[in-house]
Amino acid sequence: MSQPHASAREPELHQEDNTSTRSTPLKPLQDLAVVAATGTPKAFPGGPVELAFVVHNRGCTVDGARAHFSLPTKLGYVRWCLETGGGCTPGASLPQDPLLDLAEGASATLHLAGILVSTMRESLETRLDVDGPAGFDDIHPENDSLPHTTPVGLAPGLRAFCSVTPASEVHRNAGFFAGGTVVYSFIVQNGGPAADTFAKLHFPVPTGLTFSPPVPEFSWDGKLPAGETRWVSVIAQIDSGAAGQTICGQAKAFLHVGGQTSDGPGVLSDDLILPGDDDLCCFTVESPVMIPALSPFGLIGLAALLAALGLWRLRRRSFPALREPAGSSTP
Ligand SMILES: [Ca+2]
Ligand SMILES: [Ca+2]
Repeated sequence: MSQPHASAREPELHQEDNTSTRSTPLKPLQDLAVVAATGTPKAFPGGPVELAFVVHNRGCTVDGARAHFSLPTKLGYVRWCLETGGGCTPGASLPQDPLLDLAEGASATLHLAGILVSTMRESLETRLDVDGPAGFDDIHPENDSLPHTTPVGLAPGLRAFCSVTPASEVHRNAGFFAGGTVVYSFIVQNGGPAADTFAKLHFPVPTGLTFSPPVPEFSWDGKLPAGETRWVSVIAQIDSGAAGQTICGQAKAFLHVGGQTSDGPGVLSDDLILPGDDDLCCFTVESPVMIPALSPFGLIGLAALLAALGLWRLRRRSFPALREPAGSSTP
């Protein structure tokens, strides 16, 4: 004989159990996602690149998430900014792994700007990974990363770029000081289609500088076939009385095709760090450093000056010159 089943109407035994507060804690929804990656449609060797990655928080509020960029070493002078609304312009040095605080449902855009080395021939492969703070259990790890490819190729025609750095970047001794030396560097590119081409570069000496030997203009010329780049540098001395002055220079490049001898219109060099076209390459000569008296207060001042000088040199090194990568040839 079967036992009767308890019906819904039957009084339950041990009703006090119904008031138990025991429960399985709800796990917070945690999902950071890199949802978009955009950038310069087509970059050229030695040219600027812009990238933007959008991170979206599809879960609960998260503080202290980390963003990690994978960037080739051929992308230099990298700056960044974090846009959480209203836009931003990359200007700060990129930290190791920028921190992100994102409210539930919020998005942030990480903008990068950099400059390719002039020998770059392959596409620029970049990627952003996001990772939550300790204990963060992302329910969709497959969307934590997004790659982006920037095609790279020479733009048609002739282009010229410039940069100027204190010779300390090469010789590690001094900065932009009166009596010191600077290096003006130029990139000259022939994006074609003209073949059998010969390039010339003319760089008038800026006021406040002296070339060695003293000449009114630095000149370079050489073969520049379609699709190739040349790197030209010249060292100049800053005049002793130039302290406090801003010194600017600009070269002009010309392309001769098929034995042509006249220069034609040519193109002006452009400082790629500056956002405009045909920007001059400028620097400001530091004012003389006054040495304080060697009193106790003077010694304190001297220590502060030396510390400031060290910081200044570190900052200079965070803005590297446009240089060929190690191992590349310089014609
Ligand atoms: Ca995720
Ligand atoms: Ca520019």
